[in-house]
Amino acid sequence: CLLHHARHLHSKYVPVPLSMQQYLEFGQKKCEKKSFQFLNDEIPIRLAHIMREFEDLPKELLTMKSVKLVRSWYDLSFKEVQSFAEKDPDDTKVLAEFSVAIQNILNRHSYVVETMAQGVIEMEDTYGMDDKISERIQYFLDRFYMNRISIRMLLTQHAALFGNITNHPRRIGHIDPNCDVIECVSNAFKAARQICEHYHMQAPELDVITADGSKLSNFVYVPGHIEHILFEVFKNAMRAVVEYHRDKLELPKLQIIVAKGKQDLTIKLSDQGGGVPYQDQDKLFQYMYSTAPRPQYTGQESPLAGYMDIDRVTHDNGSRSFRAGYGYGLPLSRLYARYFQGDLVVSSMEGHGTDVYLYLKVNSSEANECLPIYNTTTSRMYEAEKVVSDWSSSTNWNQSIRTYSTT
Ligand code: W6P
Repeated sequence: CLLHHARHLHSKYVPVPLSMQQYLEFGQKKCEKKSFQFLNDEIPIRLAHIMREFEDLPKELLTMKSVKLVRSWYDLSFKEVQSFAEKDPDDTKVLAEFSVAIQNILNRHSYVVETMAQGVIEMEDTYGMDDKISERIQYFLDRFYMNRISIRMLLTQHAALFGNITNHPRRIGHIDPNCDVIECVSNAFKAARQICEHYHMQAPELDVITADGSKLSNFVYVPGHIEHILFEVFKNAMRAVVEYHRDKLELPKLQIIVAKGKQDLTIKLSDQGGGVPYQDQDKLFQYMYSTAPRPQYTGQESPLAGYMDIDRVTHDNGSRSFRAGYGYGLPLSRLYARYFQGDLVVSSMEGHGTDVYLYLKVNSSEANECLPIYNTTTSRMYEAEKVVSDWSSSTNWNQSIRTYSTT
């Protein structure tokens, strides 16, 4: 079929990662024709790469109706962007149609994360889950959601720059050339505290320390990404503190330290919420390992339960709402951090508390998009048997009854 052929053609082209600096320069030029032309090539390429990767997923997952639905959205959006390939970039009518198409695509893909999560649940309910499948799905979802973040960055930048959305005065699309990190901290804290107070009737206070406040200026970043990440980690920290100090009158404060060096702008959040055992720290970033109740639950459990159960949605008109989530908050936050070559690292002390480090690139020319590309190595990742450890591990003893080999 033609669509299939077109997609395979596109996955032979490599996506072009942009740096934060390029996004900024692109946005400052404000040339709609240039943006149109770039997106016209780039969006189909990025879509094609991830659509190709879908094909390597286990059949058990691909046959789930939610997964089919997600794929149908990608097919449709691919076709829609493709239809602009031959159109005249000098025709203002074409540019206007393109903006409408972009908005349609953004809307169509609003619930991709939830729908894919639902697909994973459907598969788990039908076939069960094992370590090998969960590892493959983890690998795929990290790449799939990173791809989605990157496509939405391109699309929302175009929409913000050339649409009729009124923008923040300082911002170039969603990028703030003078991003106020302390303001991001404060916004995320207030949003998380609201939720925490709503469900727990109390929330810890916050102390903010800046190594040298005057140095924090001239930082180019997407404030929305920082706020999204911090909102997630604040919720987790608050829940830990509230639950660990359940019957106490006073809660130990949360602490934020912000430091800006030559390479990194680092934001550390410390809580005294009792910490996470070392063995469980990796699980915080696993999609298939959520202690959160499933979203269709009807019980009275706290929506902060699990390591994340509520997701803040920023609607296109700028308003915000909350919806039930799937415990994907931390893995997604780490993707947002890694998207521009940063990272999100948890370092915990069981019996005391947890530190979370958010690393961001100071230099906008080094903040390059991190894009998954599909190649032969990728397909091998899906074929490979689970790697068998060649280190003895006493933790396995807990999981299986020990047997003596008689052969
Ligand atoms: C915890 C577990 C956690 C995850 C992420 C951020 C903070 C915290 N605190 O106890």
